Amino acid sequence: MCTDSQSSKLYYITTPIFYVNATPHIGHVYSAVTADCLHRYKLLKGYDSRFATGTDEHGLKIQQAAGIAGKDPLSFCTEVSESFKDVFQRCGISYTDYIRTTEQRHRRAVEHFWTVLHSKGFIYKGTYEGWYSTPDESFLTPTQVTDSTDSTGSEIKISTESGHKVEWMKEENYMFRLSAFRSELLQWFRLNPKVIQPMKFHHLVLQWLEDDLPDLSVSRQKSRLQWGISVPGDPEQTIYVWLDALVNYLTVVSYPQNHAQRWTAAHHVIGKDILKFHAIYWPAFLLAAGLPLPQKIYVHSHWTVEGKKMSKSLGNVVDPREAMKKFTVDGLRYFLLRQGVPDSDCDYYDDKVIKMCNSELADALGGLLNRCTALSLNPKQVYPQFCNICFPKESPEGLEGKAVSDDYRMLEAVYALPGLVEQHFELLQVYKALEAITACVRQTNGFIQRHAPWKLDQNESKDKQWLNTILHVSLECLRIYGILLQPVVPDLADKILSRLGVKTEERNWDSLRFLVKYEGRDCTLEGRMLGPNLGILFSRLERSQ
Ligand code: ME8
Repeated sequence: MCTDSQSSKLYYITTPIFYVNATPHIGHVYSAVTADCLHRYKLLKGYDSRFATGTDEHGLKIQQAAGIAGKDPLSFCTEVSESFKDVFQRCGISYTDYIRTTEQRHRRAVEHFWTVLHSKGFIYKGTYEGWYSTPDESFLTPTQVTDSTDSTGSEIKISTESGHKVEWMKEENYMFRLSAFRSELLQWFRLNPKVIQPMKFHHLVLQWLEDDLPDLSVSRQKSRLQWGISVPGDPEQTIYVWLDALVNYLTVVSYPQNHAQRWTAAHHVIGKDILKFHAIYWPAFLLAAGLPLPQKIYVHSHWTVEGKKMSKSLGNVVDPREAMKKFTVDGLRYFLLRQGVPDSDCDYYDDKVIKMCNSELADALGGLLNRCTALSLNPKQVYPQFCNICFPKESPEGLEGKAVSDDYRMLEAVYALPGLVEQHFELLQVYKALEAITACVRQTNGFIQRHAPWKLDQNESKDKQWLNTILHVSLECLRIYGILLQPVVPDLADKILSRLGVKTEERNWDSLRFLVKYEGRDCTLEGRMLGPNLGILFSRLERSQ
């Protein structure tokens, strides 16, 4: 049993589970890296965090894809699911659970969930007649459909939102009383305006909920869909793939046995394409089942490539394995999180990755590390002493002090940085956190540049004191940047912290107290040997021809 204080430290973060009809691309990796960043951040803050990702393997779309590939569905799913796992592992995605919807534990959870909804009277037998998009596995109302032509010039109907072809279907199946939850959902979102981040998507959901919310078909006839979980008690019907898929979030936390506490800490990361399923269907299912609603739904926009939507037919799908080879794991992670603005679509192209990594990781951060650990300035390779006379707390322009007002401004920025990073992480504005860190790195480089420690005479005691103080302050800044960067670029951050001689147990959020010597307190690092020189922090990337 967890006590209250323990349960308040529980955290649970998920990515969407990905369809196995396509191989992993940078869009999938972006969702996974975003969730990974939040998971690592919570661990540093002392949370007991779980992080789930995995694959969505049932449904008509997968059934058809396996058929086209000429494979039996399960082997087909296993192959693609393994490739997602492989890419995620290479990319440092530190998930604690990898869920496949074809697993037994998931089938049991879905069957139980269905039985609960049914026994509470929220599922009834009816006839669904309307549009269905197999690529989106989604039912659409007439207003969500528009005319178009296919590649042969034939007239077709497509989904206005996704552009995918839709088909008319009429079937007897099971319906979920979605309409019964409209006002409750509206009320929940109005009372909890921060549940969906960024705000733009909160407004969009409110707008959707202003319209009618028809009941939702939650099963398909077996004759059409075999690849899925059968409706308990009715082998002629297969459960709708989205109901099946959404329950994965519960399966991971051992629903229906031991899910209660962990479930109250649920946070979902999703792309904007699946907002309706997560912000309307999922909360409605949970309300019907009598379960708590998620804490947060973090929504991000999409990556385009050189201005175009990524698609197999355009042949512009970015393979994350190739990208990691070109830019390294940390390079790719840094770029995605630094450049990915959840509110709007972002464009990916090689030159942009190269420029950003070179200027911010290789030059700014790598340069800073080189400067403040240089053998020529720090021959003993220790964390040098800070001198309060050179850098007095009061009177920036004091007689004895060497520090100038820009230096004090830098200190202020670094003191404020952890709070700022935390605030941005909590709102999924990782790019803003990285912007703030980069601005501070720039200030610290400016600090070193301004005082040119290489010009000081190491045999002259006052100069030596000031030199040591400059190094101490710079190393302190770098220690803070290293700790804060761990969730984003874990290997690179480890290189920084190891070079600085910072022990593993000194790398959590509580260790972010900056420059305690300045406050007149003891610094446990002072006099400690730096770690070994592990070489270049981040090698400059070259443009491939
Ligand atoms: O929708 N940019 O799976 P899916 C950024 N199985 N992110 C992208 C992206 C892009 N261009 N393309 C895809 C499904 N994504 C369901 C989910 S959850 C219970 C079931 C990411 O394979 C983004 O997170 O189509 C998007 O929501 C997800 O992949 C869709 O993956």
